[in-house]
Amino acid sequence: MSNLAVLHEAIYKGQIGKMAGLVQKEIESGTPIRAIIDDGLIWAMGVIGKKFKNNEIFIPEVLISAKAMQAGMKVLEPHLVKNDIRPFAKVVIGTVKGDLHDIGKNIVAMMFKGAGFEVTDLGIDVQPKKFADACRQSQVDILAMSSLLTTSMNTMSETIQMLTASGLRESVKVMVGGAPVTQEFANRIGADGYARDAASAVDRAKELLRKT
Ligand code: B1M
Repeated sequence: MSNLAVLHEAIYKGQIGKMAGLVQKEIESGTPIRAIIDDGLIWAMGVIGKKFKNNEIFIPEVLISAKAMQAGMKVLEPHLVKNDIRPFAKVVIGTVKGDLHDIGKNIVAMMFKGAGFEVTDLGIDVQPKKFADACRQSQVDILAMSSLLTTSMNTMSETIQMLTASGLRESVKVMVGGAPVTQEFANRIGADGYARDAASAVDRAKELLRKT
């Protein structure tokens, strides 16, 4: 088995404790940092994302694999600046105002990280202004909002209105998701994208960024 295949295997099996050692070995053997990230860690998380989408694996397996991936990324972090490796794009994510559900949002955030995005997680019960402030403070590519309650999903629309009023709407792609959210709802509130699960969220974000 090639070394990158060993990394893939460790991510599939969620071998969190082994990851740092395996990645370190890979660095020492001279594999370029970019290849370890793209062809090693991100590639394996892409496979996990597809399996999750096809119901071949479930939430606990995704979380464990994502943790293994992050353990590997930690070892690579000091090498990123040195090798001028930048994140694919920046995502700000949060669960909207009035909503405390974060399990799905955390999975979406992990899948984004797994796909090479830089993720700022604003947490739960996020006010529209906090989303807008985060977009103002740095160049954000995707603003991702999650809602699990029919009573909280309308605040997604408030956030979009606030982005428009602040002159930020054109500079960021807005994505929405969560169990009660639909494509029809996303269209109605003027979001750019909707995804029904975490793996599709990454695919949709990539599509949206390709169009810009
Ligand atoms: Co709550 N809850 N809950 N709850 N809870 C639901 C959502 C509910 C459907 C249960 C029910 O009545 N059958 C119902 C909502 C009804 C509605 O509005 N339609 C409900 C309710 C009513 C409530 C309370 C009001 C209950 C009460 O206090 N009376 C209360 C609200 C608190 C608040 O938020 N203000 C409440 C509280 C809680 C707990 C705190 C106990 C707990 C949350 C713990 C936590 O998240 N840390 C909880 C839980 C666990 C649930 C259920 C059981 C599970 C939700 C979950 O985590 N699913 C849920 C019932 C159910 O779904 N069976 C329920 C797993 C998760 C992986 O899926 O979040 O859908 P999900 O995420 C998916 C996709 O939706 C998508 O990708 C994820 C992964 O594939 N996705 C995105 C999510 N965000 C996305 C964003 C994207 C794209 C995709 O792009 C940006």
